[in-house]
Amino acid sequence: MRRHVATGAAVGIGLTAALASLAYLGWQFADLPFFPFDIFDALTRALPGAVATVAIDTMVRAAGVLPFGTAATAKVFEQVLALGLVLAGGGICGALLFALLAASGEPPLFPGVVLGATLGGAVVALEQQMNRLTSPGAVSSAVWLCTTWAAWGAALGWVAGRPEARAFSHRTAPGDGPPAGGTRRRFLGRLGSALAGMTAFGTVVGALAGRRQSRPDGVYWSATHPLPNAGVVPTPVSGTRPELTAVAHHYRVDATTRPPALSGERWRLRVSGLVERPVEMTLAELRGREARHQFVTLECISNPVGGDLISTTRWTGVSLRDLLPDWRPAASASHLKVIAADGFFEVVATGDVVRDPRVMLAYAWDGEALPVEHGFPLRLFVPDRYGMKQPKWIVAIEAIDRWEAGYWVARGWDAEGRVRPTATVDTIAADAGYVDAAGRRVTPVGGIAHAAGGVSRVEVQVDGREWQPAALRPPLAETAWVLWRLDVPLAPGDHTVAARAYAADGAFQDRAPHTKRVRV
Ligand SMILES: Nc1nc2c(c(=O)[nH]1)N[C@H]1C(S)=C(S)[C@@H](COP(=O)(O)O)O[C@H]1N2
Ligand SMILES: [Mo]
Repeated sequence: MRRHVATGAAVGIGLTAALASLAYLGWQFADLPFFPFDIFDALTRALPGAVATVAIDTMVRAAGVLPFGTAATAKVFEQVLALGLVLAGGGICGALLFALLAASGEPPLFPGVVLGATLGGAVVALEQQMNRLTSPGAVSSAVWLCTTWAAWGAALGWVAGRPEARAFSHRTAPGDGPPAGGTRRRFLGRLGSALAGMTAFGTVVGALAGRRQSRPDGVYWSATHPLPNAGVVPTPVSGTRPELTAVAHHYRVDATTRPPALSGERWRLRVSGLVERPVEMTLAELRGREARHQFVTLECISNPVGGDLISTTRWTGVSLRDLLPDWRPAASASHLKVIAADGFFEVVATGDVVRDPRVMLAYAWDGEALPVEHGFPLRLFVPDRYGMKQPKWIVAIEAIDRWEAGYWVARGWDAEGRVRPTATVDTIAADAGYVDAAGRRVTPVGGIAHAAGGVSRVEVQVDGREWQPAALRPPLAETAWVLWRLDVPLAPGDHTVAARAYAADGAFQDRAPHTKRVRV
């Protein structure tokens, strides 16, 4: 009997893997919901803020150990976890259904279908709640989910009812004992191979199709234009990260496992609330307004000092201040609630928008439409704030008469999200050492520094001695990080170099300085 339930769990896992690969195909080819990630997202959203925060910090720390970049690694962790949870759920269903058969002796095809259809219905409700039934259409998505899940349940029930799958004797069916071990093993082996084949097929075809559909790299603005600070001194030390991050390498952090896929044609920015003229703007209308270009360094509040959850590119969009008069906000409209397709939202003070033309709705990065993962078609830029204050995938703006805690603020994160000064040692270029005018052997050291309001000073410390000011490279913009360098005398041997930053508003780095070790 125990062996029978274990068989049920294994069959459940196998069938669920096949179902997930089918869903993956549906996602890649027809934009249908991919339930494994969506179930996981619903769970994380329901989680208390403190638990989510601990999970993120753990993931960022664990991912930092691996060499693939924190954001990418954390996303893969998350996706593997999501799939693992769904497979575990499938295993439990399989075990239950097999146990049911053993207890009742009834062929469980019908209970299997009922189980599958019920779970399918629950998934539809969850997808609906997560706002993920929108593409390609709520009805077709719902039908797809219910049908595939019912088929999964039917398959599970059918296998459970097969005499060859049984590993128990049922007392109500004396002649119907367990099959010889060989028959059973052959049957389960064939079933396992079939399911593994289906899963592999779905995964490989889906992945290849997905790659085919991904947007080819366009001609980025930076490919044909020099940067505004090209040629200025000091030049970056070789090994310092690029001053402009390639869009493909821009860090990425989402509250969800897969980004919402919004159609550029059907998408509208819905403006409502305390405005005299509620409007719906198309992407073309936004692109037709006077464009604002701004070099922006975006940083995640979860970025550890010296981490890679920070990137810089050239944002293009419309100053939110230019749009406000069209909407005629009421005098009481003290705040704008910016709402995203994935349920994320943030609130900005209308006063800040009016005062600061840099607050913008951005539709392009480095001259190309925003990539799906980075918020297509529209995202918000608010200077001096961490990424958590800047929604991607904006679908609506609601004028309201009070401040409201945003998505992460409601989960216990810093309400202001103002970027704290930090400096990173990117490189100690031991192989670029040279003998300076004073005849000393010096080694160039360089990196980045970032702070709300701009960086005014970076200091470098070698082997715990006094802090010395580094040379700052004029940044791409006051909203971008600063590259710094200092050529320091380093005798042959082991050395530790630390760096710390000061903001233009006088704030100094209150977090432990980033350090790097080198052997010269
Ligand atoms: N809609 C939406 N916007 C979002 C998020 C999100 O999960 N959903 N994450 C925020 C966080 S925490 C960060 S750090 C930035 C990251 O933007 P990027 O992924 O384009 O680098 O997006 C912000 N905007
Ligand atoms: Mo973030």
